[in-house]
Amino acid sequence: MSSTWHILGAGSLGSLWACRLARAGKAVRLILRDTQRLAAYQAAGGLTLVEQERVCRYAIPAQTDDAPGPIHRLLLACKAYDAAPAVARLAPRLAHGAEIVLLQNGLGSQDEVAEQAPHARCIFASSTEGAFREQDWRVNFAGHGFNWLGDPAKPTPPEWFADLHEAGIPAQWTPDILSRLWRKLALNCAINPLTVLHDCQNGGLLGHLTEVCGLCEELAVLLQRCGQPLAAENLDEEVQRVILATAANYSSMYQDVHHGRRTEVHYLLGHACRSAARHGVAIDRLEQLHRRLVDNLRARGLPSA
Ligand code: NAD
Ligand code: KPL
Repeated sequence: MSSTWHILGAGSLGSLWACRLARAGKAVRLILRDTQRLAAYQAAGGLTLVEQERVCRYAIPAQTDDAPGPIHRLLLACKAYDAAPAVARLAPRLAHGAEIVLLQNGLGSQDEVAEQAPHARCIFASSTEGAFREQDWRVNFAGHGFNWLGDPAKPTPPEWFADLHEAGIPAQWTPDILSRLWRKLALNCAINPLTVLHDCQNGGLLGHLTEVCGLCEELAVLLQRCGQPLAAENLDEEVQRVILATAANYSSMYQDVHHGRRTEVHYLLGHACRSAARHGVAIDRLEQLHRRLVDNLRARGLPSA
Protein backbone atom coordinates (compact mmCIF):
# COMPACT_ATOMS: atom_id res chain seq x y z
CA MET A 1 0.00 0.00 0.00
CA SER A 2 1.32 3.42 -0.94
CA SER A 3 1.76 5.80 2.00
CA THR A 4 0.86 8.91 -0.02
CA TRP A 5 -1.88 11.12 1.41
CA HIS A 6 -4.20 12.20 -1.39
CA ILE A 7 -6.16 15.20 -0.14
CA LEU A 8 -9.31 16.20 -2.01
CA GLY A 9 -10.29 19.81 -1.43
CA ALA A 10 -7.74 22.59 -0.91
CA GLY A 11 -10.21 24.58 1.19
CA SER A 12 -9.84 25.44 4.87
CA LEU A 13 -9.44 22.07 6.57
CA GLY A 14 -7.91 20.29 3.58
CA SER A 15 -5.15 22.92 3.32
CA LEU A 16 -4.56 22.83 7.07
CA TRP A 17 -4.08 19.05 7.03
CA ALA A 18 -2.03 19.13 3.82
CA CYS A 19 0.43 21.74 5.13
CA ARG A 20 0.99 19.98 8.45
CA LEU A 21 1.50 16.56 6.82
CA ALA A 22 3.85 18.03 4.20
CA ARG A 23 5.80 19.91 6.90
CA ALA A 24 6.34 16.58 8.69
CA GLY A 25 7.82 15.10 5.50
CA LYS A 26 4.81 12.95 4.55
CA ALA A 27 4.06 12.42 0.87
CA VAL A 28 1.00 14.55 0.00
CA ARG A 29 -0.89 15.10 -3.28
CA LEU A 30 -3.70 17.62 -3.57
CA ILE A 31 -6.65 16.76 -5.79
CA LEU A 32 -8.15 19.90 -7.31
CA ARG A 33 -11.46 20.37 -9.12
CA ASP A 34 -10.26 20.92 -12.69
CA THR A 35 -7.35 21.99 -14.89
CA GLN A 36 -8.18 25.69 -14.37
CA ARG A 37 -7.86 25.36 -10.59
CA LEU A 38 -4.71 23.31 -11.07
CA ALA A 39 -3.16 26.03 -13.24
CA ALA A 40 -4.11 28.73 -10.71
CA TYR A 41 -2.59 26.65 -7.90
CA GLN A 42 0.62 26.09 -9.82
CA ALA A 43 0.88 29.81 -10.54
CA ALA A 44 0.56 30.50 -6.78
CA GLY A 45 3.47 28.13 -6.13
CA GLY A 46 1.82 26.15 -3.34
CA LEU A 47 -0.33 26.44 -0.22
CA THR A 48 0.36 29.07 2.41
CA LEU A 49 -0.39 28.36 6.07
CA VAL A 50 -0.79 31.30 8.44
CA GLU A 51 -0.39 30.26 12.05
CA GLN A 52 -0.23 33.14 14.55
CA GLU A 53 2.87 35.05 13.46
CA ARG A 54 4.23 32.29 11.25
CA VAL A 55 3.56 32.30 7.50
CA CYS A 56 4.91 29.36 5.48
CA ARG A 57 4.41 28.21 1.93
CA TYR A 58 4.42 24.52 1.01
CA ALA A 59 4.89 23.53 -2.64
CA ILE A 60 2.70 20.43 -2.40
CA PRO A 61 2.23 18.58 -5.72
CA ALA A 62 -1.30 18.71 -7.09
CA GLN A 63 -3.39 16.95 -9.74
CA THR A 64 -6.96 16.67 -10.98
CA ASP A 65 -9.17 13.69 -10.14
CA ASP A 66 -8.55 12.01 -13.52
CA ALA A 67 -4.77 11.85 -13.08
CA PRO A 68 -3.29 8.38 -13.49
CA GLY A 69 -2.34 6.15 -10.58
CA PRO A 70 -4.16 4.40 -7.75
CA ILE A 71 -5.20 6.04 -4.51
CA HIS A 72 -4.69 4.09 -1.31
CA ARG A 73 -5.27 6.81 1.28
CA LEU A 74 -7.67 9.68 0.72
CA LEU A 75 -8.51 12.59 2.99
CA LEU A 76 -11.87 13.88 1.84
CA ALA A 77 -11.88 17.54 2.88
CA CYS A 78 -14.86 18.98 0.99
CA LYS A 79 -18.30 20.01 2.27
CA ALA A 80 -20.80 17.24 3.09
CA TYR A 81 -22.90 17.90 -0.04
CA ASP A 82 -19.83 17.52 -2.31
CA ALA A 83 -18.49 14.34 -0.67
CA ALA A 84 -20.35 11.56 -2.54
CA PRO A 85 -20.10 13.15 -6.03
CA ALA A 86 -16.36 13.72 -5.45
CA VAL A 87 -15.78 10.10 -4.45
CA ALA A 88 -17.89 8.84 -7.37
CA ARG A 89 -15.51 10.64 -9.75
CA LEU A 90 -12.48 9.19 -7.96
CA ALA A 91 -13.88 5.65 -7.69
CA PRO A 92 -11.94 4.25 -10.68
CA ARG A 93 -8.69 5.26 -8.97
CA LEU A 94 -9.50 3.89 -5.50
CA ALA A 95 -7.43 0.75 -4.82
CA HIS A 96 -9.18 -2.25 -3.28
CA GLY A 97 -9.03 -1.71 0.49
CA ALA A 98 -8.27 2.01 0.12
CA GLU A 99 -8.82 4.09 3.25
CA ILE A 100 -10.89 7.28 3.11
CA VAL A 101 -10.88 9.74 6.00
CA LEU A 102 -14.14 11.71 6.00
CA LEU A 103 -13.77 15.17 7.53
CA GLN A 104 -17.40 16.21 6.91
CA ASN A 105 -19.45 17.73 9.69
CA GLY A 106 -22.90 16.28 10.34
CA LEU A 107 -24.24 12.87 9.38
CA GLY A 108 -25.54 11.26 6.23
CA SER A 109 -22.69 12.08 3.86
CA GLN A 110 -20.63 9.21 5.30
CA ASP A 111 -23.22 6.65 4.15
CA GLU A 112 -23.50 8.35 0.76
CA VAL A 113 -19.70 8.06 0.33
CA ALA A 114 -19.66 4.41 1.43
CA GLU A 115 -22.22 3.64 -1.30
CA GLN A 116 -19.91 5.13 -3.93
CA ALA A 117 -16.85 3.25 -2.64
CA PRO A 118 -18.02 -0.14 -1.33
CA HIS A 119 -14.48 -1.61 -1.37
CA ALA A 120 -12.91 1.16 0.63
CA ARG A 121 -12.65 1.54 4.39
CA CYS A 122 -14.42 4.71 5.51
CA ILE A 123 -12.95 6.36 8.60
CA PHE A 124 -15.17 9.05 10.11
CA ALA A 125 -13.69 12.18 11.69
CA SER A 126 -15.11 14.86 13.95
CA SER A 127 -13.03 18.02 14.20
CA THR A 128 -13.15 20.99 16.52
CA GLU A 129 -10.19 22.67 14.83
CA GLY A 130 -10.92 25.96 13.09
CA ALA A 131 -9.47 27.30 9.87
CA PHE A 132 -10.56 29.77 7.22
CA ARG A 133 -9.35 30.76 3.80
CA GLU A 134 -7.90 34.27 3.70
CA GLN A 135 -7.73 33.97 -0.08
CA ASP A 136 -7.24 31.18 -2.59
CA TRP A 137 -4.40 28.86 -1.53
CA ARG A 138 -3.85 30.71 1.77
CA VAL A 139 -5.36 29.33 4.95
CA ASN A 140 -5.42 30.75 8.46
CA PHE A 141 -5.26 28.28 11.36
CA ALA A 142 -7.61 30.21 13.62
CA GLY A 143 -8.83 27.82 16.28
CA HIS A 144 -6.85 25.10 17.97
CA GLY A 145 -8.99 22.09 18.67
CA PHE A 146 -9.00 18.34 18.41
CA ASN A 147 -9.84 15.54 15.98
CA TRP A 148 -11.54 12.26 16.81
CA LEU A 149 -11.35 9.49 14.24
CA GLY A 150 -13.07 6.13 14.22
CA ASP A 151 -14.62 3.42 12.11
CA PRO A 152 -18.02 2.12 13.23
CA ALA A 153 -17.33 -1.08 11.22
CA LYS A 154 -13.87 -1.89 12.64
CA PRO A 155 -12.42 -0.91 16.02
CA THR A 156 -8.70 -1.01 15.14
CA PRO A 157 -6.90 2.16 14.04
CA PRO A 158 -5.21 2.24 10.64
CA GLU A 159 -1.44 1.71 10.54
CA TRP A 160 -0.81 5.33 9.52
CA PHE A 161 -2.45 6.79 12.60
CA ALA A 162 0.95 7.79 14.05
CA ASP A 163 1.45 10.06 10.99
CA LEU A 164 -1.03 12.46 12.58
CA HIS A 165 0.95 12.86 15.81
CA GLU A 166 4.18 13.19 13.84
CA ALA A 167 2.53 16.00 11.85
CA GLY A 168 1.31 17.77 15.00
CA ILE A 169 -2.34 17.04 14.21
CA PRO A 170 -4.03 16.46 17.56
CA ALA A 171 -6.06 13.30 17.17
CA GLN A 172 -7.40 10.31 19.03
CA TRP A 173 -8.83 7.07 17.75
CA THR A 174 -12.24 6.40 19.26
CA PRO A 175 -14.69 3.50 19.08
CA ASP A 176 -17.45 6.07 19.77
CA ILE A 177 -17.12 8.19 16.66
CA LEU A 178 -20.86 8.04 15.95
CA SER A 179 -21.62 9.35 19.42
CA ARG A 180 -19.18 12.25 18.81
CA LEU A 181 -20.74 13.07 15.45
CA TRP A 182 -24.28 12.92 16.86
CA ARG A 183 -23.34 15.13 19.80
CA LYS A 184 -21.79 17.76 17.49
CA LEU A 185 -24.80 17.52 15.17
CA ALA A 186 -27.11 18.13 18.14
CA LEU A 187 -25.07 21.17 19.26
CA ASN A 188 -25.15 22.54 15.73
CA CYS A 189 -28.94 21.95 15.47
CA ALA A 190 -29.60 23.75 18.74
CA ILE A 191 -27.42 26.77 17.92
CA ASN A 192 -26.71 27.36 14.23
CA PRO A 193 -30.22 27.67 12.68
CA LEU A 194 -31.35 30.05 15.45
CA THR A 195 -28.36 32.33 14.84
CA VAL A 196 -29.49 32.61 11.21
CA LEU A 197 -33.16 33.16 12.07
CA HIS A 198 -32.43 35.70 14.83
CA ASP A 199 -29.55 37.22 12.83
CA CYS A 200 -27.18 37.14 15.79
CA GLN A 201 -23.87 35.97 17.19
CA ASN A 202 -23.98 32.78 19.27
CA GLY A 203 -24.23 34.94 22.42
CA GLY A 204 -27.43 36.50 21.07
CA LEU A 205 -29.15 33.18 21.83
CA LEU A 206 -28.89 33.99 25.55
CA GLY A 207 -31.99 36.07 24.87
CA HIS A 208 -33.79 33.00 23.42
CA LEU A 209 -32.94 30.33 25.98
CA THR A 210 -36.50 28.97 26.23
CA GLU A 211 -36.43 28.24 22.50
CA VAL A 212 -32.93 26.69 22.78
CA CYS A 213 -33.94 24.48 25.72
CA GLY A 214 -37.07 23.28 23.90
CA LEU A 215 -34.91 22.14 20.98
CA CYS A 216 -32.44 20.42 23.34
CA GLU A 217 -35.30 18.46 24.94
CA GLU A 218 -36.40 17.09 21.56
CA LEU A 219 -32.81 16.45 20.44
CA ALA A 220 -32.08 14.46 23.63
CA VAL A 221 -35.13 12.24 23.04
CA LEU A 222 -34.12 11.76 19.41
CA LEU A 223 -30.53 10.82 20.34
CA GLN A 224 -31.83 8.22 22.83
CA ARG A 225 -34.12 6.72 20.19
CA CYS A 226 -31.26 6.63 17.67
CA GLY A 227 -29.23 4.52 20.12
CA GLN A 228 -26.97 7.38 21.22
CA PRO A 229 -27.73 7.83 24.95
CA LEU A 230 -24.22 9.17 25.72
CA ALA A 231 -24.64 11.93 23.15
CA ALA A 232 -27.92 12.90 24.86
CA GLU A 233 -26.44 13.35 28.35
CA ASN A 234 -26.68 16.91 29.70
CA LEU A 235 -27.10 18.26 26.18
CA ASP A 236 -28.86 21.45 27.29
CA GLU A 237 -26.03 22.24 29.75
CA GLU A 238 -23.36 21.79 27.09
CA VAL A 239 -25.30 23.86 24.57
CA GLN A 240 -25.49 26.73 27.07
CA ARG A 241 -21.77 26.34 27.88
CA VAL A 242 -20.92 26.53 24.15
CA ILE A 243 -23.16 29.57 23.66
CA LEU A 244 -21.34 31.35 26.50
CA ALA A 245 -17.85 30.23 25.43
CA THR A 246 -18.46 31.30 21.82
CA ALA A 247 -20.72 34.27 22.58
CA ALA A 248 -18.79 36.68 20.34
CA ASN A 249 -18.57 34.24 17.40
CA TYR A 250 -20.88 33.81 14.45
CA SER A 251 -21.85 30.16 13.89
CA SER A 252 -20.53 28.41 10.78
CA MET A 253 -24.05 28.35 9.30
CA TYR A 254 -24.49 32.07 9.94
CA GLN A 255 -21.18 32.74 8.17
CA ASP A 256 -22.12 30.53 5.21
CA VAL A 257 -25.46 32.33 4.82
CA HIS A 258 -23.93 35.78 5.11
CA HIS A 259 -21.30 34.96 2.49
CA GLY A 260 -24.03 33.63 0.17
CA ARG A 261 -22.66 30.07 0.42
CA ARG A 262 -24.64 26.87 0.47
CA THR A 263 -25.09 25.50 4.00
CA GLU A 264 -24.76 21.90 5.23
CA VAL A 265 -28.35 21.98 6.61
CA HIS A 266 -29.27 18.72 4.84
CA TYR A 267 -26.63 16.88 6.94
CA LEU A 268 -27.45 18.67 10.22
CA LEU A 269 -31.05 19.65 10.98
CA GLY A 270 -32.22 17.80 7.84
CA HIS A 271 -30.59 14.60 9.08
CA ALA A 272 -32.15 15.01 12.52
CA CYS A 273 -35.62 15.40 10.97
CA ARG A 274 -35.17 12.41 8.64
CA SER A 275 -33.93 10.23 11.53
CA ALA A 276 -36.90 11.27 13.68
CA ALA A 277 -39.31 10.31 10.90
CA ARG A 278 -37.59 6.91 10.54
CA HIS A 279 -37.82 6.22 14.28
CA GLY A 280 -41.32 7.64 14.68
CA VAL A 281 -40.19 10.36 17.14
CA ALA A 282 -42.35 13.49 17.39
CA ILE A 283 -40.10 16.57 17.06
CA ASP A 284 -42.52 19.41 16.43
CA ARG A 285 -40.13 22.20 17.42
CA LEU A 286 -37.23 20.87 15.33
CA GLU A 287 -39.51 20.41 12.33
CA GLN A 288 -40.87 23.90 12.68
CA LEU A 289 -37.29 25.20 12.97
CA HIS A 290 -36.36 23.29 9.81
CA ARG A 291 -39.32 24.79 7.91
CA ARG A 292 -38.43 28.32 9.06
CA LEU A 293 -34.80 27.81 8.07
CA VAL A 294 -35.69 26.39 4.65
CA ASP A 295 -37.99 29.39 4.01
CA ASN A 296 -35.24 31.78 5.12
CA LEU A 297 -32.63 30.16 2.86
CA ARG A 298 -35.02 30.12 -0.12
CA ALA A 299 -35.85 33.79 0.40
CA ARG A 300 -32.12 34.52 0.13
CA GLY A 301 -31.85 32.44 -3.04
CA LEU A 302 -29.73 29.78 -1.32
CA PRO A 303 -30.19 26.00 -1.65
CA SER A 304 -32.39 24.70 1.15
CA ALA A 305 -30.93 21.17 1.14
P1 NAD B 1 -14.13 24.61 2.29
O1 NAD B 1 -15.32 25.04 1.50
O2 NAD B 1 -13.19 25.64 2.82
O3 NAD B 1 -13.26 23.60 1.43
C1 NAD B 1 -13.81 22.60 0.64
C2 NAD B 1 -13.00 22.51 -0.63
O4 NAD B 1 -13.36 21.35 -1.34
C3 NAD B 1 -13.25 23.70 -1.58
O5 NAD B 1 -11.99 24.26 -1.93
C4 NAD B 1 -13.93 23.06 -2.79
O6 NAD B 1 -13.60 23.69 -4.01
C5 NAD B 1 -13.30 21.65 -2.71
N1 NAD B 1 -14.02 20.64 -3.48
C6 NAD B 1 -15.34 20.32 -3.47
N2 NAD B 1 -15.59 19.33 -4.34
C7 NAD B 1 -14.41 19.01 -4.92
C8 NAD B 1 -14.01 18.07 -5.91
N3 NAD B 1 -14.89 17.25 -6.48
N4 NAD B 1 -12.71 18.01 -6.27
C9 NAD B 1 -11.80 18.84 -5.71
N5 NAD B 1 -12.11 19.76 -4.75
C10 NAD B 1 -13.40 19.83 -4.37
O7 NAD B 1 -14.69 23.69 3.46
P2 NAD B 1 -14.07 23.46 4.92
O8 NAD B 1 -14.39 24.63 5.78
O9 NAD B 1 -12.66 22.99 4.82
O10 NAD B 1 -15.01 22.27 5.43
C11 NAD B 1 -14.85 20.93 5.04
C12 NAD B 1 -15.68 20.09 6.03
O11 NAD B 1 -15.08 20.22 7.32
C13 NAD B 1 -17.12 20.59 6.17
O12 NAD B 1 -18.00 19.51 6.33
C14 NAD B 1 -17.08 21.43 7.43
O13 NAD B 1 -18.33 21.52 8.12
C15 NAD B 1 -16.05 20.66 8.26
N6 NAD B 1 -15.39 21.49 9.29
C16 NAD B 1 -14.77 22.66 8.92
C17 NAD B 1 -14.12 23.40 9.91
C18 NAD B 1 -13.39 24.68 9.56
O14 NAD B 1 -12.89 25.35 10.47
N7 NAD B 1 -13.30 25.10 8.31
C19 NAD B 1 -14.10 22.95 11.23
C20 NAD B 1 -14.72 21.73 11.55
C21 NAD B 1 -15.37 21.01 10.56
O1 KPL C 1 -19.63 24.17 15.72
C1 KPL C 1 -20.16 25.26 15.79
C2 KPL C 1 -20.50 25.95 14.52
O2 KPL C 1 -20.58 27.17 14.47
O3 KPL C 1 -20.65 25.22 13.51
C3 KPL C 1 -20.53 25.84 17.14
C4 KPL C 1 -19.59 26.94 17.52
C5 KPL C 1 -20.43 24.74 18.19
C6 KPL C 1 -21.93 26.34 17.15
O4 KPL C 1 -22.83 25.32 16.88
